[in-house]
Amino acid sequence: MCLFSEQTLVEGQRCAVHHPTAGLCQLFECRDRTMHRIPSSEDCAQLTCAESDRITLTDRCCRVCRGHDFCAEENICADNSACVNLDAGSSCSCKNGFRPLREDSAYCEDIDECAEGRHYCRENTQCVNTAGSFMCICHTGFIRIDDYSCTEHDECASGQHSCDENALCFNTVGGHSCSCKPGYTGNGTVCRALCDGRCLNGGSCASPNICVCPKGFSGQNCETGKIQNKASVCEV
Ligand SMILES: [Ca+2]
Repeated sequence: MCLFSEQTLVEGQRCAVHHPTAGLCQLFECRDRTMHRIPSSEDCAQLTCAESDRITLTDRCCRVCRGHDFCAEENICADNSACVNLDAGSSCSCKNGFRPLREDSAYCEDIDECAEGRHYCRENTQCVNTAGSFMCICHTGFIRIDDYSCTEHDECASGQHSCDENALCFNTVGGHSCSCKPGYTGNGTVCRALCDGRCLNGGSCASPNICVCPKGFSGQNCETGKIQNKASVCEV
């Protein structure tokens, strides 16, 4: 570590001292706890952005345009770490499911969710740690319900369920549940077509929500037939 202009710099960190009036800049680097002056060798790239969009950086003499992609020029983020572009530099951030091994998050290790109890594995499963995540595997002979739970029986598949023929069956832990299909209403054990009992003038409810009207009648519920009928009678 070095102390420089009331700043604490870590090994390898650079500091640029800009002289605004003369347009000069001198670069220093922290090495072996001492600040070393670095001869200015870098030729600055021509900037194409407007003067107001040029940013002066604290660790280099060359200015950059606003929106500069620092991650593209030097990626110091290593294992399981991703570079995050900032206004005046970049930083590292551990990927999901990983934690930093170092303060700058350039190196990250997998979190063992199973060992640390940070998992959501539920009924009849065993937690298995993976890189960046974890899995809940079913105990032998059990059937998967979702990513986090398993069950002994699948009543939906074996036909041992109480769902209406117009319902969807969902296998659950220790049982199953029923839900009426779109166009049907009810509790799942009994489902009725939405038009059931609504079709007028002798129309019949064809599943799930269409009334089939007798000749001369029309409308969603066969309700407009009579007027047409009268009109046709008048025409005759
Ligand atoms: Ca993990």
